[in-house]
Amino acid sequence: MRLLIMGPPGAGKGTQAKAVADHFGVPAISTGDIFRANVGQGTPLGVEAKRYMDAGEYVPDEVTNKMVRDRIAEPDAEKGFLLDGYPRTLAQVTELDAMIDATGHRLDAVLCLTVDREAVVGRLLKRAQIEGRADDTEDVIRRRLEVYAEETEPLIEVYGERGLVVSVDGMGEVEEVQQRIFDALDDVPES
Ligand code: B4P
Repeated sequence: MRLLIMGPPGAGKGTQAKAVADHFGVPAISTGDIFRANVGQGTPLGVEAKRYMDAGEYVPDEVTNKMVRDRIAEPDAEKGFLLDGYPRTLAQVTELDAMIDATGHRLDAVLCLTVDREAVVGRLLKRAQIEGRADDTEDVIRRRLEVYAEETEPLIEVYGERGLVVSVDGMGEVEEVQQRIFDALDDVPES
């Protein structure tokens, strides 16, 4: 299975990605997590990414694309993957198409979590109290939601035109949302 999980910040992408990926026996690859690991280790990639992340902006496409290209070339992603938080721009969609084409496979589905805007602000502010992520302050959260609406939301239409979008209501308890995801993905044929 080659899957994407999309949705605004706080929709529950990272929360659901692991369980979905385990279910299909593929790795969950989160660009946000890879950036945060690099920030934590102080690598050059981390130093560059931090400037953008702390401001709620996207890390430049060239940097992000290369990172994903390298990651999905690893052996554990040969049979498939679930990408969490990528692609987020039209240029990333084009790049991902080329990466998948080169393997002779195709994308199976794009899972879109739909959520209420104010509820996600609340979720992220709650996470800020628990994890203290630098990009979970209210101003930065609102900026991340704006960037999402401008750059990423239009991609759902792009994938919709390809007949790949599976929309799932992301409101409610984590387990409830997870069950909805499994039910919705049950109908997707594996390539
Ligand atoms: P991400 O790490 O992807 O951050 P996110 O959009 O907030 O999603 P996340 O997965 O963490 O949160 P989730 O919705 O699961 O990206 C961070 C930054 O990295 C970006 O802003 C950008 O700068 C950079 N970046 C990443 N990918 C990039 C790309 N492709 N191009 C350029 N830049 C990129 O969960 C949020 C909270 O909600 C959690 O606390 C969770 O516990 C809670 N929650 C989840 N489900 C819930 C539910 N049902 N009910 C209540 N709470 C719930």
